[in-house]
Amino acid sequence: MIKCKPDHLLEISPKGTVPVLYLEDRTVIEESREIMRWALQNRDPLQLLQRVDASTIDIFDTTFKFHLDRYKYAYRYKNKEDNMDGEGETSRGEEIDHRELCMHLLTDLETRLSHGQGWLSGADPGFTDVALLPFVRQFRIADEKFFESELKQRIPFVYDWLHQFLCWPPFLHVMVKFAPWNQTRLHFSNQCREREYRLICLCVPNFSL
Ligand SMILES: N[C@@H](CCC(=O)N[C@@H](CS)C(=O)NCC(=O)O)C(=O)O
Repeated sequence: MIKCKPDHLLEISPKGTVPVLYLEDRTVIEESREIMRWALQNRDPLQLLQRVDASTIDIFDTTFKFHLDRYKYAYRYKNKEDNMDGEGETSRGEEIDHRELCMHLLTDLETRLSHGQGWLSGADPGFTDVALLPFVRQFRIADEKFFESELKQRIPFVYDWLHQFLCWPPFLHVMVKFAPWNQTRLHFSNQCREREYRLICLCVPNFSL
């Protein structure tokens, strides 16, 4: 749970963001994109790594995420110096400005999607789709009413692209909710085993418990 970060997480990765991958040899991988790469280098049945657009991913990892955080978590930026004008509270107006700056970046994707075959990478999803869509999903969660009404009107290809992802079988397979991990447990509970199993069997050839 993001609100209740285990001490061990903060020990291995003081920046305190998720996801973090901690390997048996104590290597820590703390960027989503690098974790995806690590997993897919083990096994990539959908050949996602053949479709990577690093510059678009960079823009979403930095600029889109910056505005998304200030739109979705505007309350966190109140009275902080890192809001748009560098001082004072993040007002509702600023929140909307951040939302519209996200919309601007999504509109760039709209153009690409409108000339494509459903995914940024063509007829099948690629690494770029899978790297960007969690951001778009978060953008929707920030204000579902806005997303469902406005996006459908303003950027319908992006709207369809997200909805297609939300019912994509590999996405549904990993997005199962589990009880929070309890770090005092010495052994995996059945639930943790199940989570490990789901993630590992997507990536590691011939894995079985
Ligand atoms: N650049 C990092 C960003 C990760 C990130 O910001 N994760 C968010 C959740 S989506 C988080 O952990 N935020 C910490 C917090 O809200 O306290 C990555 O791509 O992994």
